[in-house]
Amino acid sequence: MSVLLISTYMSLSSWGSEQLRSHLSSFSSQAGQHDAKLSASGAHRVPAKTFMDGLHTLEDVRKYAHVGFDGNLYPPTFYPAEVNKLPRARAAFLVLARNSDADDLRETMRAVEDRFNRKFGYPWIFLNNEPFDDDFKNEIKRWTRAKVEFGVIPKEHWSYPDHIDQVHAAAQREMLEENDVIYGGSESYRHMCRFNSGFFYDHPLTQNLDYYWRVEPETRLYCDIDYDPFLFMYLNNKKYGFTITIQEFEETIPTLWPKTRDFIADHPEYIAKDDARWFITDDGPDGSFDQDYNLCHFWSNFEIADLNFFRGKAYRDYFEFLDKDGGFFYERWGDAPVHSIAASLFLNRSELHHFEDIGYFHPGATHCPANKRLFHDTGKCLCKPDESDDLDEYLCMRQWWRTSIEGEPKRD
Ligand SMILES: Nc1nc2c(ncn2[C@@H]2O[C@H](COP(=O)(O)OP(=O)(O)OP(=O)(O)O)[C@@H](O)[C@H]2O)c(=O)[nH]1
Ligand SMILES: [Mg+2]
Repeated sequence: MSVLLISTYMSLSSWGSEQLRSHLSSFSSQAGQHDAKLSASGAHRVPAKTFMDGLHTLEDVRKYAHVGFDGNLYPPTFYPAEVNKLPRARAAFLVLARNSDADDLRETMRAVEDRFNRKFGYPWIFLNNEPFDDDFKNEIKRWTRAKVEFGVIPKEHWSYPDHIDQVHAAAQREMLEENDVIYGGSESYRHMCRFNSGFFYDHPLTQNLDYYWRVEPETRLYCDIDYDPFLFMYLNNKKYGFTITIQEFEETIPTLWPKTRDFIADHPEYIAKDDARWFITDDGPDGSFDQDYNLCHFWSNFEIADLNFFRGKAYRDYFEFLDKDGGFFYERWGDAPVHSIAASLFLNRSELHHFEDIGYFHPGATHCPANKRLFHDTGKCLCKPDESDDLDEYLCMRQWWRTSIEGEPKRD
């Protein structure tokens, strides 16, 4: 029985723009990657075209049946990502991880695959400050049928810049540790936050991407995702997407906001026309920046975002300014408040997006879609609406809803 090749792809002309072509790569290259994996596994595939065009009768099923590993007849198998012929964005999952994180990535990755990626087949990129060992690589490859790449972070993106006084940095770590500040005494955590603030978008493995979806160990997805969030970002001109908002530990960023105010004073031209300052300050949508930072930030362990925002001049200048100051090492500035302040100031409100429909968990907080009729009565989600921490005082959804164009979601 011959295996036909996928021969047709959705015509891009129906999307009607050259711009789309520059943002989206056709599925062909990724389909090729799946082909290689599926052939290697010896599975019998029926071409996507056949499924799309109709393989309706039981006779059809018999025609494409094959003898399986145990000698029985098996109906045609198919991989949903292959049948789904929509164009793909130039996008990937991006995971910063240590070799010791493999176990905590297993269920995380399977949730991403089962809820979303088996229907879309986006590649995974893993980055580490030291080489991944074979055990890690082999484990990871067991949990996805999509392409996987492993990269090492260049030394200059995970080390002290020359201007940092390392003796002072060590004394500051000790002080934060004595004060029981979470990760206050950790050197590696600081390199991690600095990398996630300023360098992931310049790594060679992310150079050909427009969008990334950040995934962290121990996280979970609770709802089926039946559309492509990267294409959603593209269609709506969104630049930064998140699921959970929360308050930062004040002791980790005592001077981040004053420094940011200095930066804004030097660069008022970077503030967007319709920025989201009301999310991060409490003095109204047109308030000045005299008021304190309210510590609200998008929790960056989940992000779906446009890499070109980070690669733009405003963000690069902001990161460089912060990096020169030294607060990543002398304090313990997290990438979450840095991303969030930048996105809230340099982007328009309309360019930010809360993925209300993506049920998500990172140790410490859960977001579950609020609308029972749309997300729960339909059989899409494992979580229950009342398990969501959205209304918790420590979270910042109220600050987001008052700021956003969409406002608070309807509960029923
Ligand atoms: N390669 C590498 N990755 C790291 C290192 N430290 C943290 N990471 C990764 O960076 C991300 C954030 O680290 P986490 O330890 O999850 O930090 P967190 O989310 O603030 O804190 P918890 O999840 O509550 O522990 C995760 O994807 C980690 O796997 C490190 O030293 N090396
Ligand atoms: Mg984490």
